[in-house]
Amino acid sequence: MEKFPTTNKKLIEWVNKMAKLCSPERIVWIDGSGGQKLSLERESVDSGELIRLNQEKLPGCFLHRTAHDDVSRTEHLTFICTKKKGDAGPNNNWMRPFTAYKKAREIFRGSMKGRTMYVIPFSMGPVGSPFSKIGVELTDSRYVVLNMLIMTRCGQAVLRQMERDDDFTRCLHSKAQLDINKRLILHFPEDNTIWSVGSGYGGNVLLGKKCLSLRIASFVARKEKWLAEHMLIMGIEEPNGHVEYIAAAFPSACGKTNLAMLVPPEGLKKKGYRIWTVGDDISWMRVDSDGSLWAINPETGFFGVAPGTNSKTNPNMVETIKKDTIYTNVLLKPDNTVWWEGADGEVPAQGIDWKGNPWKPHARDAEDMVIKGAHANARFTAPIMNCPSASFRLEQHHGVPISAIVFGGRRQHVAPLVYESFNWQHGVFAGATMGSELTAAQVGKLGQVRRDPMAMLPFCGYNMADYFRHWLAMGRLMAKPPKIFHVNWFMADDQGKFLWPGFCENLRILEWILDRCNNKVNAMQTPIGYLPYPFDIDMTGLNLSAGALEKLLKVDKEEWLAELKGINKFFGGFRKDLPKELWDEYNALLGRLKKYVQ
Ligand code: GTP
Ligand code: SPV
Ligand code: MN
Repeated sequence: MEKFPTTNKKLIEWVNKMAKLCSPERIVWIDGSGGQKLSLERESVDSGELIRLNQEKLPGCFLHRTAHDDVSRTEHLTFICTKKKGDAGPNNNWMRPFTAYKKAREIFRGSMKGRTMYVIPFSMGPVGSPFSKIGVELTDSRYVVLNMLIMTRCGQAVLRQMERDDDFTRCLHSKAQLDINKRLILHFPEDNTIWSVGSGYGGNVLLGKKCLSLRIASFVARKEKWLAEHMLIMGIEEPNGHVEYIAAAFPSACGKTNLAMLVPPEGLKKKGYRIWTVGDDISWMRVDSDGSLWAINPETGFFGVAPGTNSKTNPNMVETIKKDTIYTNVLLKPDNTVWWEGADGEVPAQGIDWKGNPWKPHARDAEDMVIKGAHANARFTAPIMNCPSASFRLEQHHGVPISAIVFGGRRQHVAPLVYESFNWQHGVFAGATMGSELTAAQVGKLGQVRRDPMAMLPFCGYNMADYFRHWLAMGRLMAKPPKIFHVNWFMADDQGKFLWPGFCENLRILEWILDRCNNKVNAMQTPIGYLPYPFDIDMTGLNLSAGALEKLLKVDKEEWLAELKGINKFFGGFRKDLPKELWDEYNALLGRLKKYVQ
C-alpha cells in the first residue's frame, strides 16, 4: 500500500478503492507548493497538454486546447442521481444511482492505465471557516490540477483541516478517451459524490466549481438553510467611503464577470465611486445573527469568457490575465502571445486558431463560415488576487453583508433596464421567471429564449419547485432581507442593436439600486414592479439617442401578456409541486397587467 500524507481513514479507503477501479500507474498528492506546480507545468509542456506562452510578455501563462467537441458544458450528459426521480425534478436529467455508477464504472475501469492519478484536497471557502466545504478531486489530468490550484484553496492546509473533520465531497474525474459518447457528469447528492468522465472542459471537470459549489451545495444548502447561487458578489464604495455589497445572478456568459469588476465611467468617477470584486460566478449566502444575508465566494480564481474582453469592456480583467493565467481555446500569435475576437489591438495577420490550425483573418471553412481564431466559449483561468479591484474581504470567514440581490437575463425585448420587486415573495417570482437567450456557454441553439430561474437551471441539484420553496422560506428567516431587483443590459432595437451601452455604464443602474435600498429616491409603480423615473438615473457624460432611456424603461403590456403565457407553461411543468405563492404572484401580475392603461 502507498504511504499517504493523511490519517483520515475515509479518505485513504476511498483513494485506494478508486485507484483500484482506474488503475493509474502512480498516485501523486497535491500539496499546494510552488515547486510541485512548476514540475506539473513542465510535464504538461513536455506532454503537449500546455503550450508555454511568451514569458516576457505573459509571465507564468500557458495555452491549452481542448478536443473540438469538448468546448462547453454538456448539459444533456449531466445527471442528478437521487434514489427518487421526483427529487431531481423536471429541471434535471435523472439516472438511478445504481445504473449511473454501473455505467460510469465501465468507462472508469482502467481509464488511468499508464497515467498518474492526482489527489487534490481542496476547500471551497477559506480553510477552516465554518461556512466552507471540503472536497477531494481525483483526476488524471494535469490541466485540471493546474486549474484547481488557481480556482480553489488546495493542498497541505486542507489535509490538516481534514484531520479534524473527516467529511468531504468525493470527486472522481478521468478524461478517459475524451470520447463524447463515453462522457458522463454524474452527481450523487445523497452520497456526497461526483463522478465525471470523458471530458476535459472546465465546467465538466473542475469539480469544485459547478458540480460541488452549485449542484451538490444547493442540495446541502436547502437542508442547512442557506443559499448556494450562480451569482457574482461586488462591493460598491460610495462617495462617503461606505461599501455596500450586492449579489447578482445572470445566466452563463451574460455579464457577471464584467459587472463584478467594472471601472466607474468618467461621469460617475468624479463622485468617488469605487468597485471591489468579491466573486464573479458563485455565492454562498447565509443568515447571520444580525438578521441579514452574508455572502462568501467559495472560489479563489476566475474562469472567465475571453472573447469580448478588452481594455474598454473590462480593464481590470485585462490587467488580471497578464500573468499566472491558463488560456483555453484562444488564438496563438506568432510572438507566442494570445488573441481572441474582441481583444485589444490589431487583428493579427496570422496565427494558430483554437483548433491548432494555421489561421488568417476572414478565412472561411467548407460551409463558407468565417473561421474564428478563438472559440466563442474560449476562457482564461486567473487568480482573483491578480485583479486590481480584488476585495480586501476575500479571506474573511464571515464574508460580506448583502444589501441587494439582482437578477438579470439576456433579452432583446420585454424586460426593462431595471425594476425593483415589491417584496421578497415578488422578488422570488421575478427570479423564478427569468428568461434568457442561449449563449455559447451551453451546447444548444444560440439566441433561443429559455427559462433560467435565478440563472440556476443547469446548476440546481434538486427539484426546482423545492428550490423556489426554499427561497420563499429563506425570506421568512431574515429580519433584514435584501431588496430584489431585475436588470436587462441587452434590450435591442429592431435592427438588433443594443439600446444600452452596458459594461461600465451599468454602474448608473447600480447607483439607483443602492439609492432605493437606502430610501433615497422615489420610483414609479408599474404592474411588474417599481421602475426608475428617467431623471433619477445619473446620465452625466453619457449620450443616449433620443427616447432611448424611455424605451429602456417601458413596460409593454402586450409583450408582458405574451411573456406570461411562457411562464404559465414553464410553471405548469412542475405540476402540483410548484409553491402556491408563485401562482399567486402570477395571477396578481396578470390582474395588474390587464388593468394597466399605457
Ligand atoms: P459565466 O462565466 O459563463 O458564468 O458568465 P458571466 O455571466 O460571468 O459572463 P461574462 O461577464 O463573461 O459575459 C460575457 C458576455 O457578456 C460577453 O459576450 C460580453 O460582451 C457580454 N456582456 C457583459 N456585460 C455586458 C453588458 O453590459 N452589455 C452587453 N451588451 N454585453 C455584455
Ligand atoms: C458557466 O458556464 O456558467 C461558467 C463556465 O461559469 S463553467 O465553469 O464551464 O460552467
Ligand atoms: Mn457561471
